[in-house]
Amino acid sequence: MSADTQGRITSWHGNPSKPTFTPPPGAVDAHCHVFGPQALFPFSPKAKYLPADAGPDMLFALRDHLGFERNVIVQASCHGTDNAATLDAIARSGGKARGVAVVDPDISKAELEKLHDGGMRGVRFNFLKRLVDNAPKDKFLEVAGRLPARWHVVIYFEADILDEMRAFIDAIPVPVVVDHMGRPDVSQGPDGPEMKAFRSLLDSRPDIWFKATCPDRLDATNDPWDDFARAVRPLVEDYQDRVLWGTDWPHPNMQSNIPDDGHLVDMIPRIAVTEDLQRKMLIDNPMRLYWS
Ligand code: 0GY
Repeated sequence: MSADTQGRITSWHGNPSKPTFTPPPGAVDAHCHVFGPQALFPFSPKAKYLPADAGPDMLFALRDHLGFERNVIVQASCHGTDNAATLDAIARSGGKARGVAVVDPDISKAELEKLHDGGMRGVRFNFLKRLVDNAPKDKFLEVAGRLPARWHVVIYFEADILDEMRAFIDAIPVPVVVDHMGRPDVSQGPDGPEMKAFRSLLDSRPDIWFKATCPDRLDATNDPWDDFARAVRPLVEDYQDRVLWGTDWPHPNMQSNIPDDGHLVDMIPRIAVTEDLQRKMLIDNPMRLYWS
């Protein structure tokens, strides 16, 4: 990590390598963020971390460097419920980005439709206590009940609260995408209790999707993240029509072991081992969810 004189964190690799793996034409990075630029889009007073600027120009340069064609930009918690920075990035993408918003639970149907016009296709409910002050499940369900047509809910939680999340997830009336597989302990392996619990969630509804993302956050063995590859590959194979992949750039609030994004891309053929699986994870699935 490095921080500038105002304490703003740089959580991304300054010179990511060119991946060895070449993504197929049309590949989507379905989980990434933008920060600011702060002069135009100030961070929320409730932000739990203060990043340096990582705006759309940087994101799109990385997209091209890594060999992707499209991005799904997820509103980062440091911007609170003001989606202006994410909407600006989508508008600058020339149709190559869609977004996931974070909203005030009292948002109206008309405001949600405006977000749809700006390229949003989902809303994110974040349950990580280190990132948000409160996560009112009843209010979230009300929001989920008035989303524009074909939207989905993205949820972010850690494995230790999966059990208590089950009833809430059951009640969500639209498709659900789980960030980073609900952060299982990948050192337990593919048949460990946390992966088993997550599979049981996936088996409970055919419209629960997941992101096979963030070896850097989930695997304490570090790059090349062998535990992650071993635990996640069977999940991608068994649920191949509901898996998404993304870089998580600019890796919000990563304070150590900042990943080389080229190495993250090189994880793709280790968890999606055939061209067919790669096409589903990188193109067919995200296109169905975000561009159809
Ligand atoms: C992520 C992870 C994190 C942060 C955020 O919105 C956010 O600030 O998502 C995190 O700190 O785990 O993958 O997006």
